[in-house]
Amino acid sequence: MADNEQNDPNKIDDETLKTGEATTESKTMQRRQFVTRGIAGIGAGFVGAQLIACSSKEEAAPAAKATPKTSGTKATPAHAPAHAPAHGSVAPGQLDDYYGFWSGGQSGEVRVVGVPSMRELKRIPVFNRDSASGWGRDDYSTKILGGTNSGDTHHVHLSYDGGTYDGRYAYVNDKASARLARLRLDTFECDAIVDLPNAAGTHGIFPQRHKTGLVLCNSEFRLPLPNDGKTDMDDPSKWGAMHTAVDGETMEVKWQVMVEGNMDLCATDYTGLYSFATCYNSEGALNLEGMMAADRDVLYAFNLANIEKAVAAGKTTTVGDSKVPVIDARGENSEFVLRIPVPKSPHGVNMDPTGKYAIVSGKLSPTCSVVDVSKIAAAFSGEIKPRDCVVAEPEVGLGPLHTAFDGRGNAYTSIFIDSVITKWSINKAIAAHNGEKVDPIIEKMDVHYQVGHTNASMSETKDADGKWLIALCKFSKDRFLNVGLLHPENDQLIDISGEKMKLTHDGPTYPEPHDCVIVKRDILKPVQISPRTGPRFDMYEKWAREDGVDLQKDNVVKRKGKNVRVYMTSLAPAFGMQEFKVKAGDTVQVIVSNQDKVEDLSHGFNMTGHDVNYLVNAQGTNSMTFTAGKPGVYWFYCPWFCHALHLEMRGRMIVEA
Ligand code: RUQ
Ligand code: CUA
Repeated sequence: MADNEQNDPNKIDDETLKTGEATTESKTMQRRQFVTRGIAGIGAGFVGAQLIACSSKEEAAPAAKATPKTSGTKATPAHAPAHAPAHGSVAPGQLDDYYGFWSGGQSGEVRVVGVPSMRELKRIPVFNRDSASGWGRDDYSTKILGGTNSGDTHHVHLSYDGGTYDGRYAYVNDKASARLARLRLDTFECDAIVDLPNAAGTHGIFPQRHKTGLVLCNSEFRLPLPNDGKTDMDDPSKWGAMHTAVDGETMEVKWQVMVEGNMDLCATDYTGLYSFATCYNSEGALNLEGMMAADRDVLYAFNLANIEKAVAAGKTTTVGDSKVPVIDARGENSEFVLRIPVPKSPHGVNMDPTGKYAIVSGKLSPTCSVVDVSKIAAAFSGEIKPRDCVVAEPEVGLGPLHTAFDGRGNAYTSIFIDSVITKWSINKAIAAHNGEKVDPIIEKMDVHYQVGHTNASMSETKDADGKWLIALCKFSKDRFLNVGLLHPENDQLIDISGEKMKLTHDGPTYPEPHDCVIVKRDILKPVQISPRTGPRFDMYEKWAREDGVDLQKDNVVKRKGKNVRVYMTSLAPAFGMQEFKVKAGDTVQVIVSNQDKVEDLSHGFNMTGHDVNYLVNAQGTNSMTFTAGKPGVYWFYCPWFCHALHLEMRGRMIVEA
């Protein structure tokens, strides 16, 4: 197929609309070639060759054993958009049943999406800078961001109590700068960010599920430890990666465990005994070929009780400048870490809602490994081999990445290369592994295209309810109007409440949400008026005390040398101050406290000519620091439509020579 033909979405749509096997086949073909081309483009001959063998029809023979075809289950045909059923639509004025928390990938943010309407409700800036709210530019957020301008959020998870969400916090990773952020779920704002020492590429994170507790964070990139430019620079065999525990309440880093391989995704069990990390580079290689060399890699199981005991007893060291206690668990299995062998380059690890099984997705193996968590203790004590913890390994398709659950014993695995969601039965997979003649594969459904994460309503809790599944597809290709070089991604909504999966919605997203969790709406208790608690308010209260000011009442200028703090109130449609004076070159902080007590009555503060813009919610306080420019008159104004006289809500900064 010529390239231009392959890229013409109309061409393939025509074929598909005629329906029938051949057309499904041809669409599948086209899709597969698309991926193959992409991967071959990496330029690594070995990888290209291997994945082409797995994904192109002509050369399917060598990989035949590994293809989903052996299961005898056919992929269901693609749903044409015109035939999309009304499931999932929520009428105007009606509310969604679920909050979805989406990571925002390279945007560095977190998004809140209503499910099943898939309406985007909010973007919460976290590691990024946001012109609308002033996040990343106001005084509190610049302090906790520590000078960074970007982030890469992959995984959002909520705090737990008793195996289900308690509605208090969400946690999200930053892969780029090895950080963990916390969002409060009463205000839907980020309130804390912590740097993880000796870590790089913080990827998988997961809070403890019996009660959060700890939030466990995986380093995906191995480093010399310490990474000080002197230690082991030329000897990567000595490098390691950190499994870091952060206290979800205080956001302090509690301890780190060092292992030899890299760590990708993370999960915790339901009892607080273990945390898990998949390792796709147990080889410790530095390049692609090397990372893919071994037929098996491992799932690390961390024994949290033994680790905490050793930390409490001070049987730890430190690495580099960090004071955080470290256990060096590189090399052999020990009381701290067990290595459970699983096929080639695993990616996701997900706990099923019963808490019995951790499902490890193969990525370069067409299998999922089912790890029986109840056997892990015996493996730690040496009564059984670590590999004996694996009680099933069903073939689910090419490139399995992540698994979600419906609470009815079924697993839904996202299959990247095949672009399908495979629904399979965990119990049947175990039975088949024990020699029974059963096929665990229930259904495969096409998704469009190259699905990364998948997640289902309440899937990461004991209350998984089996209503909705999201397939976060990395490519939308021909599904939407062409918008130039970068296409949207496609977050597809699938109804899993019935016998068959039903695709109900195509959701274009700005790149690149990696993962989402879907939370019953009654679990969250958002507030409408700023609670004036937490570290942001502590900062303002401290400043106000220093300056003898009542934030909620006073309109006053406080000067210390060249540093000027302007305390100002706002009450629709006016600021408490019409005019203030500063000198050119002064460092100015305008601290606005919003006196309005009406739900959603937000004001903001924009200082013209000074690149200053921020949001002040009802009863909130916010501020930004800037340098007063050249002498002259500068209007400041309220940028949020707050009142019929909103345009009149303005005042002047007089800058004197
Ligand atoms: S990862 S597509 Cu960053 Cu969650 Cu698997
Ligand atoms: Cu206040 Cu517009």
